[in-house]
Amino acid sequence: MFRKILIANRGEIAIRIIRACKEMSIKTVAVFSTADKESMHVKLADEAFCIGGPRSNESYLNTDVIIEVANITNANAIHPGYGFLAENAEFSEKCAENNIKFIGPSSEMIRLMGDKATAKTTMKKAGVPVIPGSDNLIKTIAEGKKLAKQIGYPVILKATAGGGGKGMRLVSIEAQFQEAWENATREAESAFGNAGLYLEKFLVNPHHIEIQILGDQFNNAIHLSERDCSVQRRHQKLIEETPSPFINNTLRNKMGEAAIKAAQTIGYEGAGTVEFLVDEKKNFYFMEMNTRIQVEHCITEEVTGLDLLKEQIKVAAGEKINFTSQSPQKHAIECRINAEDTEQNFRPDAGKIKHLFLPGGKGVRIDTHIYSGYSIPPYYDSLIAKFIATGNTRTEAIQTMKRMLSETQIEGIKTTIPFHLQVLKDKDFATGNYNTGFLEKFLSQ
Ligand code: MV4
Repeated sequence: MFRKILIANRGEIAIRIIRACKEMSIKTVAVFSTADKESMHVKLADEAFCIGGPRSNESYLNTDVIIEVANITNANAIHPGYGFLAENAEFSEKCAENNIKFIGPSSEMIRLMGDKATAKTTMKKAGVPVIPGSDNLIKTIAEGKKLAKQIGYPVILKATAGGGGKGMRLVSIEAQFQEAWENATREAESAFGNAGLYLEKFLVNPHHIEIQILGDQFNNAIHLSERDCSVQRRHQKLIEETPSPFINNTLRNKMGEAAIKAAQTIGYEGAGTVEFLVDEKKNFYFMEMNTRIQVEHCITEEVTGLDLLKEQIKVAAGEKINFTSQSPQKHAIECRINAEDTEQNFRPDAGKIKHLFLPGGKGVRIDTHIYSGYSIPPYYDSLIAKFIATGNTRTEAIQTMKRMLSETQIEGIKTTIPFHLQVLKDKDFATGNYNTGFLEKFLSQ
């Protein structure tokens, strides 16, 4: 087992990783930017090093300095968390070159799943259902138009180096194709340095359901059921829950088996998430695979009793997975608390927290790095806390979440708490009757 792990991240996920390490008696090294001097992960780690200025490319994306700190401190492994370097194949390679274990999949795996068109082809070969569309990249507008005519409009153009909603263009009729193609190509080139596009049949208001998987170095793979992530605004997830109110046991087993088949086909190592779109007829289609721990991993932990960060570290250290998939006996919901002013179009709102009271009690979990007197820096993601409520039923979990949100006192910054309270009261949400079109409709009311 590793003696010392460097956490190449900040905020709540850095604390999450430190907590798992502490409980495994593994020493921790934090890295931080000049803007994060007072951040809690710096205080909780055994060692901490300032690695650069506030901008991410000066600090949390500065691979050479991070590797340098790992070498100086004799860290055996680096945990990238999510975001920043978590899916950066070059960084994973650099770790390997420096004989430092990158806690995540190999650089080949990151590249394979990072190229969305190749990932789809790989899954199709493995017998995993994929969204009908192009077998690979679309080379010309004429080719795209021809295929779109065959599968029928609306279609969607997606950047192969994109993902998470970036570089997508909906094409409802053929007359829009040329302009959509040109815009998507330009956006993909500037955002990802790769203009490659693929095409899919557009599914109207699908459910966004993802399956948590875990693979070890012996090609064992298990799934840990689904998370419903359909409540999202501009591809930013805001509320996630497990089990999904839309999924029944039959569909859960089919999607779980498909996710395991996907993981074993590629020899996946580590914690990963297979993202599916599910239509109203309960047909499910592979969309993309994330090769990292995700923000919303906590709800899976609460219903399975597993510590996914510890499992990630154990798998990276060469241990075998020694448990089987179980279906959830409880219900967990996560609300992402962002420092955003939802009255001003969710505009980020940095600043000093003058007073803080956080909820507690049965079924309550809070993953956060904020404290009374902490000043939220304006440079990073606006996520400041994850509220997770667990109950024996969905109704109980919602009741606990409502109590948590209304009990919380945060003075000095605007947050998404009032927004979450409104959503939880909505009849469609309360009855589990929602899909990816829900929030746009809810916010236009
Ligand atoms: C789709 C889709 C419908 N049809 N692909 C891709 C990235 C992920 N974050 C959302 N993605 C989608 N891909 C096909 N073929 C619907 C979504 C989607 C979505 C699209 C636009 C606006 C909001 C959305 C929310 C969830 C899913």
